[in-house]
Amino acid sequence: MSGIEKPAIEKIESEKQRYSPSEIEPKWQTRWDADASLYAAEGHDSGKPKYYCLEMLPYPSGALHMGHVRNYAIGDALARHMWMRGFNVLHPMGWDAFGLPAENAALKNKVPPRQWTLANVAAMKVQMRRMGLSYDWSTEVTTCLPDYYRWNQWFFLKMFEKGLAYRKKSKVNWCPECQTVLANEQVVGGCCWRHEDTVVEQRDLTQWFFRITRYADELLQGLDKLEGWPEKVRTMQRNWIGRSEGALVDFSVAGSDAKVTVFTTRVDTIFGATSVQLAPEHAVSKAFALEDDALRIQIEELLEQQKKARETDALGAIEKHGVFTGRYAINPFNGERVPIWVANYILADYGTGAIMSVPAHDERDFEFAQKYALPMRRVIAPNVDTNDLALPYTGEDEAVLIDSGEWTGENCLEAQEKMAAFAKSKGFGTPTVTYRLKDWGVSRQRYWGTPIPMVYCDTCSPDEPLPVSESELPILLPEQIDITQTNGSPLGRVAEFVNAKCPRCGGAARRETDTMDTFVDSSWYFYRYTDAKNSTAPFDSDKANYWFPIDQYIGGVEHAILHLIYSRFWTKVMRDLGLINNDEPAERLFTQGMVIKDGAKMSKSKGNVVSPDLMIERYGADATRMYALFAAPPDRDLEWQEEGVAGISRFLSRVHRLVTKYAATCATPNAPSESSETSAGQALLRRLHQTIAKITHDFDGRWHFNTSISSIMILVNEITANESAMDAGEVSPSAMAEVLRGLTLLLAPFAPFLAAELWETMGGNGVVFRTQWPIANEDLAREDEVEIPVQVNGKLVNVVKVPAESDEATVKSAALADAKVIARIEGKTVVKVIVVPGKLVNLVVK
Ligand code: ANZ
Ligand code: ZN
Ligand code: ZN
Repeated sequence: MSGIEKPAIEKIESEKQRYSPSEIEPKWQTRWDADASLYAAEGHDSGKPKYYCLEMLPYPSGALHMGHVRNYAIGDALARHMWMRGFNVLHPMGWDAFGLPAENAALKNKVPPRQWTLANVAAMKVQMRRMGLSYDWSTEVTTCLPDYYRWNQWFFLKMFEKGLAYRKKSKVNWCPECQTVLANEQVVGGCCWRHEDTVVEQRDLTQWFFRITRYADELLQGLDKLEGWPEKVRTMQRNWIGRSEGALVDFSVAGSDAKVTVFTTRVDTIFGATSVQLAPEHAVSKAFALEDDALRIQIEELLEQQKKARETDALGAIEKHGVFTGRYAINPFNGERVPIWVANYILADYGTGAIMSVPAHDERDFEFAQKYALPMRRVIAPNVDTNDLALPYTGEDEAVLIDSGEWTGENCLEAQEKMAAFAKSKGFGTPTVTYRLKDWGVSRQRYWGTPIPMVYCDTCSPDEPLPVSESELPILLPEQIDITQTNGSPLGRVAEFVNAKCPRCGGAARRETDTMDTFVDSSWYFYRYTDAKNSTAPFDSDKANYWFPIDQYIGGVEHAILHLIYSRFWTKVMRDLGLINNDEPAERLFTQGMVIKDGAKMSKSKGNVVSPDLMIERYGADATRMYALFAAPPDRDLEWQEEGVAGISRFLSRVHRLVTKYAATCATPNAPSESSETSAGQALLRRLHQTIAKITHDFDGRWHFNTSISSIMILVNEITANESAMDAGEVSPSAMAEVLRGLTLLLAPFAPFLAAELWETMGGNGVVFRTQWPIANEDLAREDEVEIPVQVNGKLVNVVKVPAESDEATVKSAALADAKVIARIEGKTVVKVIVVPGKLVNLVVK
């Protein structure tokens, strides 16, 4: 650029002194963008240990929100830190780009979903770059593009081959708003996970499922080994899988050849069964209903009540109702006839949909029996003398069977095993395990998702769908489509899509018009990052095996069940297909807290959203990111306060002023280290090394980055306090250089733009994030003296200084020699002196 008048030299100097993120940050962003290798992962042969740092990929809604900023600030700090610790880091990013919002936006704005989505991706990428996030964009994954979703189709075919993908008619959750089926995991409190006020309905449809239940036991057991996952996530998954050990027992229906198989976890209580209870939808209930109109109407009513309760998730608290069918069942253990009832609290899709009711030993059965005056019979007693014989009695550990024929006197837990085995030997039952986990329903009657690669041929395979051949993949999603009609599956209206050739007979066939649940996309995207351009396989196994498992996965706890169970399942399927060696996707998982504003979760619907762009414009990306790390420990909720961002910005400007002021000194190459450093110099070095130790420890351990950042602030205060000493030449240049370089390196993971700028200003070699992370020198970090608060009767009187690591006697005499303390205890008797080593002295006086 020419023709611009040069301002006065002084002006340039003063400008240079001022911290101006709006100049520094874009300047560095341009440089970083120009260097494709800067954040690129190296190959297996890098010779460094690998570190896979992953943040959950966003849905491209069009703009980042503060929750993203927080998530990415954590991941970015970690990735930069690991680079500085000498690791080969993979730090990728992508887009979870299929899903309903694109269709809704298309309806509203008349823009095709693909165009809308890709425009949003572009806009959010600009924001991510502006934030200075260290992603390796060469591995970017966009799930709505055919080069990615073709592998969803490929996996689908593999799963179909293995019997892991199958079709069945089932009751499905239907969101009338989304006009689609939802997985169980997507129903929250009886409502759609995307529409909190829309009650999910039950419909009977033929749907595609993934047989996740085949892995139920492994998914459960694997949780014990995931020590790097938050306990709350593991507990949520355990409950979701819901494993129950018990027995199946057949009761025959008196006067017919029908039987009712019940599922019970307490077969030891079977002599106390006083009725059999069926779900309203149980086949035997239905059969009875056919014979008796009055009964049918009552059963239908019970079903209605159950559906209502299910919709509002109040099933546990349902007001229990039931109806006696007039029929009896025979208890195979004692030959007793017990009445058969139908009840609204028995679910058709858990266990067998039928139970034996034992009112004396089960809360719900007790409540039900009281209401309908059904008999109760005690068959379990505590193993110790007790007067507490109140019912229901639900103990089993220290309890024994009574009034139970030949089983009387047995311990409950042992009896459970023995009686189940006995039932099996007699052919009327078996030990069994039941899970709450259901197979994963993956069909969606929507357009913007991966087409399911199956066809229907009436000629050669009227009953069974046929897989398309692998060579035909990808089955492309048609781009020209009318999605303004909302009834039925949009793909069903595109003739060019629907009409296919039968892979078996070559005749005319119909394509499947359902698309896959978008959770399919996010179940394995992180494997694709290891080999994102592969056009012949989802990824190269060697590459995946080098990077996996993910060392650290970071995201929101809202994914504790859905995404994190599906991806664990997918990992096991891929392992069994021979594609990878690992059993679990991620070694460690971190779930960050929410960003809240004025006491409520930041969200569009609450109208309390703070735009990251605005914060960046006002205070810079460094201040915005650093505030997101500083304002709360990462696992806690964070209340966004703009004054806090302003405060961080002022802090960064102090750092900028200090380092710039002494930049020339810092550049002093390898100044000889002083053996006789002044006390100011020693104090500075001590604080620096304490700070290094603390932050290194934080990165290794609990990630309390808020306190990491406060320790940097304390270091900066120490430097400021010693400014006049530094100006007077009382601190050696080598100490100053070490402290200011150290400060800049410590800042690099949190405020990368400013760190890069200061590093350059002080003449640092190479790229700051690729510079070795400083190592704490314990000798330098050690305190010579420590300050010990002295209390008299629990009230603070003064603080005394003692040599570090003094023994109790030394601390005690220092406390008793202090003038203020002496004045306070004058005329009183010291009854006791309590010394908490290194922490405090308390004198108890009278
Ligand atoms: C008799 C019994 C006696 C039971 C007793 C419990 C205590 P979890 O542990 O959650 O798996 N049950 C079985 N199927 C059911 C269904 N479809 N709807 C409602 N309840 C059902 O619970 C298993 C217990 O829940 C089973 O053991 C059964 O009641 C009931 F002293 O059988 B139990
Ligand atoms: Zn919905
Ligand atoms: Zn055919």
